[in-house]
Formats: sequence, structure tokens, C-alpha cells
Amino acid sequence: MSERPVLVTCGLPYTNGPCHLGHLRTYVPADFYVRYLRRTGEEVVFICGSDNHGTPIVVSAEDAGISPRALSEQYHAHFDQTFRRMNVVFDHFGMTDDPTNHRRTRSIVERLIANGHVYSKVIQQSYCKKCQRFLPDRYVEGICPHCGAPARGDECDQGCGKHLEPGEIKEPICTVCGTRAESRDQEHYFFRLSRFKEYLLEHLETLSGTLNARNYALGWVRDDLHDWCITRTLEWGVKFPDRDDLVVYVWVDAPIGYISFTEEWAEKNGRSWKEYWCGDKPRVTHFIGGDIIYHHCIFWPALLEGAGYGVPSAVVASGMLKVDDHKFSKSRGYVVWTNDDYLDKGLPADYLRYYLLAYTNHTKELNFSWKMFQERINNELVNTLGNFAYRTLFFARKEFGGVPDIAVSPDILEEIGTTLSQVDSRIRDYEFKTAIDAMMTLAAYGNNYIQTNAPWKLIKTDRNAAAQAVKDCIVLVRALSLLFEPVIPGKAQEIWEMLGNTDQIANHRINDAIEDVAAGPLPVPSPVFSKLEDDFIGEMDRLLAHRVAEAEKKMIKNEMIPFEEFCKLDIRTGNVVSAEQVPKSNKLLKLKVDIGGEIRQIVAGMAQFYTPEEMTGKSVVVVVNLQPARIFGIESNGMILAAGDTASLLTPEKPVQPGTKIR
Ligand code: B3M
Ligand code: ZN
Repeated sequence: MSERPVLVTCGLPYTNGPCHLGHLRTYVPADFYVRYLRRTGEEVVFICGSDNHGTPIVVSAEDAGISPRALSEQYHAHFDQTFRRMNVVFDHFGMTDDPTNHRRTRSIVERLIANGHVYSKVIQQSYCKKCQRFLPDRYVEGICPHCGAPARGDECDQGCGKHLEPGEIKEPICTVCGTRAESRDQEHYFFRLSRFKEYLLEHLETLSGTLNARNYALGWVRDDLHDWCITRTLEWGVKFPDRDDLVVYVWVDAPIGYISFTEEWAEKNGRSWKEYWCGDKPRVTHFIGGDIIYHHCIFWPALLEGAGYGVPSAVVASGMLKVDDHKFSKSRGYVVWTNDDYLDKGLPADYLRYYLLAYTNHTKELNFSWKMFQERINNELVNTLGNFAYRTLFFARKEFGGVPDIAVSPDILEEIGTTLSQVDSRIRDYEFKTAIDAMMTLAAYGNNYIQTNAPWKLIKTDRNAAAQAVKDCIVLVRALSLLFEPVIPGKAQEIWEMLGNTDQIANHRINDAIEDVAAGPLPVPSPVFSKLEDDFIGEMDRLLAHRVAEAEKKMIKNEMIPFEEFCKLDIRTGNVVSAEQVPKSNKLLKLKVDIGGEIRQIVAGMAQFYTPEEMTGKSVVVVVNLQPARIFGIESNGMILAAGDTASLLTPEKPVQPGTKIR
């Protein structure tokens, strides 16, 4: 093959929390893809590592009372082991905080500077007077300048989802001490992303992978490209050249980890990392979550191009994950932890791999529920694939002592050949689900074949015909084990061994599936898959429901306020002295309210429920120490209390003087 070798990577997990289903949604398909390419004879290196820098890790380490490095090492080991347990096997799993990545990052940043792609600028950054420090990223929360939703320092996580640059957030609050932050001037460094517009448009035209990645990215590039601030005021991270007080932004050194980890792998294996990352047309495929397309399709190729490296050829982005039809959320309890909730319960890694790959298209929303998991596993893996393999091998051994001495029927090989080519073209289009559907269709074909030929009946009248049927089924079982190896590697190996093989199935090409099997003895077979029982699934369901209920309780508790907080509210009775409709608004009334010696102007959203005439003279309840606001351009000083969707006014039951304090 004259083509360059292939490198496949997975997004790097942050080292501040354990592995969950959301991670696996990207890693399992990547592992599947790599296994498949290898089964076709392609040389593939599969690289990943942990992402150790950035403020969330510093904040978590502070909470845990350990250093960010120590926290990172813990979670690094955790991910490394968990991936292995899930049969996701990387050739190398590095750490972004290791020396190779510090060195490579500095070298790339220096190149960017030398090539004129970096400039410095004084910006206004949030600063906490009480903590005496600048507040990068997660150290600050406030309001999104684009959509007005509550946001984190670096992203609008609850609103429009936009990336926020340092200093952009409105009404910043320090997340450590809760103090309103102030703005201070500080010099930072920016990457001239805006210069790469033309380049990126061209690059994206030829980028392969899933269409969601390319199309989102094209939309953003056509729209607008902002320069990126690439420095942060932190201790933890890769130091910016000649600035001991600054580190590079985590999204600079994290993707560079892909290169550094390739270097570390190459070093150990006597290869050159440049084969993968330099020169024209590298064959690098990134598997990522759909929420980091911007970083991988825009920022990252611009960075590589600016520093003179090759750029990735494909980006494969996975769709969203839901748990029980709810948006995946750790804080709300809609989460499945890979170890605690799955592997440690004794469930086979391969069942989950199958579910994640076969449930839906890679770019679509994937819903996990224990019930559905049970159904898919029992119907497909147990009843279709497992049943067919077991029945075939059991009968072959019982009646023929092993593989009968007869040539396979040509139409069986043809059927296998058709499946192989369907699978191949679908995987090359990143259509993993339909590829697996084709595999399962072949298993169903086998089941049907053994059922209609009924060798257990034939054997009584025509031993030769029975031998033929059994042989055909054995060839199908072997083909299925080879086809399914990338999906369920552990189980496929078990089937492989039940066919009398003693070597690793992974050392065989997938095209070996279109081959006859030599006659010979077979070992005693056993069912490879076992049914998931209702009791067990019910138990898992209850566990999830319990977690969701606990999370809800915790949230309510978190939202409780101490009595002193309540006392800060100044609530009084008032008398509406006049009311008028706000022009051009069908919802708002402008009220003048006597709150005891003072007349307040208040804008209230009750015009749909009360006419100005009805309001005039009413006794009302007013929050009087609310910060003033402008509503429809009219100043409003206070809030009238009302209940529910029809704005039913609260009013004192017995007459009281306007201005009477409520307690
Ligand atoms: N550590 C995790 C994420 O945002 C982040 C990925 C880095 S990939 C270079 O999904
Ligand atoms: Zn927003």
C-alpha cells in the first residue's frame, strides 16, 4: 500500500471525574472503527490520553485537597483501566501534563509566534479583590453577553452554547468566594484565527468524517471567526514562552496532546511520529463528541496550519446521549457510570458495546434505558446470534463429532460475500449502526437456515443432507465471529475458540470469512450470551430512579436560603394610586403605588388579567428593595406579587396601612 499509515484518536477525557456512558459513546465506536480497519489489513495506530489542564481540574483538586497533578494521575489510571475493561484498547494513552506535551506545545506556540500568528493585547479581565486573583474560565460565572442566560466564564452552558472569551462575561461573580468580580487590565496573547478563513473554507471542503462536523464548521467559518485568547492567568498548565505568570489555554495544549502521544508511542516502537503529522495529506481521524466540533474543525487545523504541520483528514463526531429519555446530566442523576453501574455489576463489556453501536446512527441522539438495553441484548445477541452459534456447534459435535467432511454450499459463501461488502461500504461512510444491522441480518439468515433445513430431522432420513446443512451453518458461524469481532471482541473470541481455533481472532482478516472450514473435531460448546433477567434489570432501573430522586432532593436543598437571606427582602403593602397601559405592549401596566409616604413607579406584567381601572385603588404586596430595572424603556422600582399563570394578585386579608412591613 503506497498510502500513509492511519492514525485514529479519541477526544481526551478530563481528569476530574470518572468514566460514564457519555465518554463511551465516542470511545467504543472509535475502537470499533480501528478494529475494523485492522481486519482489512490497514496499519492503524490508535492514540488517546488524558486531558490534565484547565480550571475545572484545578477547582476539583482544590476541593479534594490534593495537587492537580495528583488528581490527574488518579483519574488517568482510572480511565486507562476502564477503557481496557471495555475492550477499548489504545496503542498509547498519554497525559497532557507529561514532559513530551509541554515540550511540543511550547515548540508549536513558538512557531506560531515566529510565523506572526500571535499578538498581545491588553484586555479587561475579571479579578476578585477578596481572593486577590484574576478569574480565568471556571473561576467566574455570570451572564452570557450573547443571549443573557446564566453562563460560565468560558462558555454559555445553559443558553446559546457559545464559547466566551476572557473578559466577555457580564456581571461576573467569583466562584470561589461569591464576590462580585471587578475588571482589571491584563496583557494576554491572541491567536489570529480570523486570518485563516479562506484556508479553513478550503480545508473543510475536503474534510471527511461525519457530515455534522463538516457542516457545523462550515457554517461557523462562513459566519464569523474571532481571534482566540490563548493565555490564562494560572499556575497549572503549559507556560507561555517568556511569561512565567501565564499558561496557554487548555484547548491549545490538549489537541497538541494527540501529537505528543504519537511521539511517545513512536519512541517506544521505533517509528517516526512525523509519518503521521508532517507533510502533505496526513491520514489522521479524530473521533470526538459533537460538542467539541468547533475546537477540532476550526481552531485545531488553523493552529496546525499556522505552525506548519499537516492537518487531520477526518473528524467523526458523535450525537447526544440521553438516559431514560432525559438529557444526560450528572447533577440531575441521569447518568450511568461505567464501573459502578455497569462493569462492577458483572455485566459484559461487549453487551454495552453492542448497544452503543447498534442503537442508532453515530451522529444521532442515543437513548439508554435499562429496559431497552435488555430487549436489544436478549433479542439480538442472545436469541439471534448466540442461539444460532450454540445450536449449530452443539448439533455438529453431537451428530458428527465436529465439522462434517463436506464442502460448503456456494450460495452460503455468496451470502457472506454480500454482507461483507455491505458492511464495508457502510463503515467507510461511518454508518456503524447499519453495518451492524447487516451483520445481524446474516445471523438471522443463519437462524432461519438451520430452522428450515432442520438437520435434526434430516439426520434420520438423509445424513448427507444433514451434514451439508450443518457445514453451511458452521461456515456462517465462523463468518459471524469474524464480522462481529470489532463490535464484541471478547465474545467473538469465545465463539472463535468454540470453532476449534486456539489463536487470536484479531489476527485474521475479515475477508477470511468467505472460506470453507476444514473438517475436524470441535470442543464442547457453551452458550456465549446469557439473557438479562427481569429482576436484575428492575434492580438497575430502581437504582437509576433512586439516584434521580436523590439528585432532586439535593437540588432543592441547594436552593434553600438561610433566614438571614430572606430577611434581606423588604416586602410591604401598597396602594395602587393610578394605572395605565404601557403603549405598544399588551402585557404591561404602568402603576403608581403608594408604599407609605412614597409613591413608586412599577411596571407589572398583568395587563392581560387586570384592566387599569380594576387595578386602581387595589391593596397590593410589593417587594420594595429590588434593584431598579428598565422594562420597555420605563423605569420600574419594585415588584408586585401575584400568583400563578393568571397573575392572581396577593392582597392583605384585613385592611392595613400602605407601607406595612410583611413578615
Ligand atoms: N478534554 C473533553 C471534552 O470537552 C476535552 C477534550 C479534549 S480533546 C483535545 O469533551
Ligand atoms: Zn449565551
